[in-house]
Amino acid sequence: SGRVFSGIQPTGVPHLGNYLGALENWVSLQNQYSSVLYSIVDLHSITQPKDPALLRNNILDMAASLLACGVDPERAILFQQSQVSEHSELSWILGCLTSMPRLRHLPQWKVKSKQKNEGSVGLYTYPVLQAADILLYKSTHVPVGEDQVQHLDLAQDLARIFNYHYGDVFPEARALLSSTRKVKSLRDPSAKMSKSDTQAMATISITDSPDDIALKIRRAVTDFTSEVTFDPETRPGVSNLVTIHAAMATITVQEAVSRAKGLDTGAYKTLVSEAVIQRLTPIREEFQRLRADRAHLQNLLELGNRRARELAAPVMAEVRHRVGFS
Ligand code: AQP
Repeated sequence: SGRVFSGIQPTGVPHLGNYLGALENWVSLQNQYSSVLYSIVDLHSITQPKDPALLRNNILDMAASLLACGVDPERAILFQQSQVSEHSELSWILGCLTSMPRLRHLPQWKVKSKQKNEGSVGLYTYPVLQAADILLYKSTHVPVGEDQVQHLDLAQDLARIFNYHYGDVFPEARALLSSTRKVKSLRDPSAKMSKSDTQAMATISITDSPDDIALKIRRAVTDFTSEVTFDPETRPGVSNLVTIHAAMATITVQEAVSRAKGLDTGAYKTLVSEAVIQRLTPIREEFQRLRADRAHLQNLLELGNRRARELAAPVMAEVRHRVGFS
């Protein structure tokens, strides 16, 4: 029993990190839990302003991507965050329970505010909104990549702080990590693979063509040792390829290393590409098919939005009452 919630930003087509760190898990959890919500978190995606036409387009493309990966709207409520206004409302209330220093050391702020020289208030309080996303549905399980674990700790703290001030409302939500915790950038294996990375060669999107996949893996940064070993500390580049290979071929890391025996990193890259291409081809084809029908995607989301609103409304009513607004 319990309720699963997770979200993804409509900032582009998902990449291998999103897929292996989160989406693959989303799909399998649909069969294990009876109540599952997956949100396209558009409010989160405007911490750096986006072109409105592009955002509109990205929301539907994200819906198509999620469906292509196997998210099933019969089993999971697939919806658009901004269309359930309770997210913003709860976020305000939780923000009033959050201290400034608690947010300052969270990873997203540290990385992105530096890139921008100064960050927005929205970027700073992003994890509070994320806590609201989770708590609004009294979620108990949250499948995310490792980069999100500290944000989930905040959601747990805020549940406790709210319950302390206003009485028991929110359960504690636990992170569910997939076995591939973190996929690294192909250009800089010290950084995570990220949608907003401006270097095209750093990221493999789930809809990349076989040629693009092969090229990106061929150019992936490794090191000067030709043998393939798995040692993320000292050999992050080649180890990232082993991680990707193992996950895409659904074998263990040890098995992946043993399949690389006798191959130099160049030849190994071909093996990795083949595994990635084989796994992503049906997803790419399904995405191309689904994305063509914009009206269908829009209808699906609207249905999901309605179902999410139905779940959010009574929780928000309870919160308003506890806080003293009603
Ligand atoms: N490299 C990664 N390895 C493992 N998991 C990852 N996730 C993201 N990157 C990796 C997981 O994917 C889910 C959705 O993430 P998101 O929509 O917040 O976007 P993002 O891709 O995590 O973050 P970016 O790429 O840095 O965001 P943009 O560029 O859009 O601002 C999450 O569960 C995350 O853990």
